[in-house]
Amino acid sequence: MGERSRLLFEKAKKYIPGGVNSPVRACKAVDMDPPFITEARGCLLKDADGNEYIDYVCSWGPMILGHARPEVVRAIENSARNGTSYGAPTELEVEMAETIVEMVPSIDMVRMVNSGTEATMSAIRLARGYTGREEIIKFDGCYHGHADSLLVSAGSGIATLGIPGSPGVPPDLARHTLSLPFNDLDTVKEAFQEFGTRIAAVIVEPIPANMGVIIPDMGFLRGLREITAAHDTLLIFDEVISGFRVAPGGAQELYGITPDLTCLGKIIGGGLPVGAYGGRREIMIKVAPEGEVYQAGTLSGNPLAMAAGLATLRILKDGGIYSELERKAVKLFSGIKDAASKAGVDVRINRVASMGSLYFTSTEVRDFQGAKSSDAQRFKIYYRRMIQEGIYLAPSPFEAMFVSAAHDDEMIEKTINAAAAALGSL
Ligand code: KE4
Repeated sequence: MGERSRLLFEKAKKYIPGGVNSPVRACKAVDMDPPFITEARGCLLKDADGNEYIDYVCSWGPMILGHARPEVVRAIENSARNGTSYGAPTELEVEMAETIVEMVPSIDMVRMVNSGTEATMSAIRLARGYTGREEIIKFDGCYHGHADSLLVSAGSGIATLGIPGSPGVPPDLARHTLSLPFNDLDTVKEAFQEFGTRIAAVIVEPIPANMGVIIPDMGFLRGLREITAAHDTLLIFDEVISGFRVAPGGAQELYGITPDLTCLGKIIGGGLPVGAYGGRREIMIKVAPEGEVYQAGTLSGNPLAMAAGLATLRILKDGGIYSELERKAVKLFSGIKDAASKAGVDVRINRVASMGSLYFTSTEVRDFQGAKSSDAQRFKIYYRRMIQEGIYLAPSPFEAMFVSAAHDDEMIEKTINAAAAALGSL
């Protein structure tokens, strides 16, 4: 890494835990110091030492239109001239809510918050408040932000409810969350036989993207929908990543499944801090001040974030952009796959629309066990060569690559050539 980034990292570590404001950015999984980014435009990032990269992190998903998209920057500038936050209702929030309701099939009403974590934390509380039940089911390898009830690891088998996934999560709370293998409907059925009438909600990333990208088996999501409906349990789709990414209406549009609640984030803020949760009216009216389930936020729905998010959703809404995103993603991932076979390197690529991930393994990856069995050492070598070639990937084998509207064919071809060099060096 360049000297300026190195010096900045040394200084950052004096004042910020690990030198970063979110752990994955510290690049620990690839034994590297992170480049400090100074600017971004389109699909390109520039670091403090002037190095340029083609960006496939896209701020972990939000930048589906690319960085510094003129319509988004203009919307932020125009909004900022009228002040940055009022702590009072605004027309922008009404337009945002109306747009989400129009775009996401299952949402009748929506509440804006400031992060994906707030969205899922609030949805869980709402599900417990609405059903009067306490147990939650999540899936191994799915990440829903860092709320205590969701920082829970799988116990050993069904009978053992969740164990804390982090120090500071009280075991008494963790035991109310059961973490099960994704794509395993039989285990879900067993859990409902054991705990059915106590389960408030099943929360799932319909297309997991925090253990790399995992493709839901045909029937898995529909099975979750049927089992939860049969037990009056709420089905919560955490679409913080997949929302507006895989289709205008997210995974629920792509797969035709209607959850009871949906959590949103990332793209919805156009790069500013925004999250949201929404769903059926009869559930959402339980949220304060209309109902008694309390949730609040100083900056929720603030005009700057609404302006950036609306400028983004207005471009995504008619759906025209998705066929081009699909074409580019197919070009990218098939190019990398061909490069791997030419280099004689065993890889599996899971892709849905414009997000995908590369696993160094010779077997299909359809759950967390499969993702964990891929070769992390090979990923590290691959990652380090790719960044040397000017390709900026997520520094973890358990994240996704995102293609944006700003990635053009030339950049994709450059990426494929870099992958050929990196794979050839393994
Ligand atoms: P935030 O609180 O980070 O805005 O959102 C939490 C969250 C919720 N649900 C899903 C499906 C998510 O992927 C996330 C956050 N994603 C991670 C990366 N996959 C954010 C990156 C980071 O933690 O720095």
